[in-house]
Amino acid sequence: MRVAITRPVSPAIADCELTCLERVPIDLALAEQQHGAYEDALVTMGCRVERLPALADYPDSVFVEDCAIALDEVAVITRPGAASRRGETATVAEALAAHRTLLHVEVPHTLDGGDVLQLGRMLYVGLSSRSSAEGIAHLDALIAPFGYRAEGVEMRGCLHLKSAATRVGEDLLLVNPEWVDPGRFPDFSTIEVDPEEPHAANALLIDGTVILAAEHPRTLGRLEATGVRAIALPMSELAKAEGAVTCCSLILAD
Ligand code: CIR
Repeated sequence: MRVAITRPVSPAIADCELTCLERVPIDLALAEQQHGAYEDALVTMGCRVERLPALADYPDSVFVEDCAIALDEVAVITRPGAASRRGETATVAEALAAHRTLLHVEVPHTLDGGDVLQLGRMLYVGLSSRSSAEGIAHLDALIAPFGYRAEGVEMRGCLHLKSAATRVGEDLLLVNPEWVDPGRFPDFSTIEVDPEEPHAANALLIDGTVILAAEHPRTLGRLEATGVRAIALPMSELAKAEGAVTCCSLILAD
């Protein structure tokens, strides 16, 4: 049984952080509806959903992925790169403490979970505006005793590494080659997003099935043509807050 930790959409989401996108109006009711359908899909995929309390004063708090890295043996509570988001981690830590021993990214380091692409025992971490090289070296030292390594990856044009590359199969990644060099992951085959869908590289893989935002039908077609089983979910409103499908949950094998 997997556990999926989620958090309701903040009513203040219109005040979210934005790095690579222009601010446009977000339909809160539709965002909540899309988020609810996402949680329903997680249940359908075999997850037990643990909903954290809403944090109305934290516009980005629905994006729980950024607050932690959940490994099989241990969880790392991050220190988000955006100062406005640092108050989100305490309740994530409380929930994760029931499942894992906790480690913490310490001051002054910063690191966002959205930058962490775990491929086996290797954690590739985007050198983004949120995750510093020092933070990545600090993470490497934290997790080394558990048999993991962390390594920085150059990226450009997007918020987080997982905006640019995510795992969609045993040996398969979905990538936007404009934003990250696929050659950084030599042991993996890659599917490229459709060039008209630059934001499509964020997919959430759970037990052989991926969730992809329905706004990326061409990339969805590419996945299906390669034999990847995919569920398409409308995510238009959370995408306006620069979030995507991995950002809205922390998935734990329990
Ligand atoms: C932020 O800038 O922090 C939020 N507006 C979006 C975070 C998306 N999270 C993710 O990709 N893991």
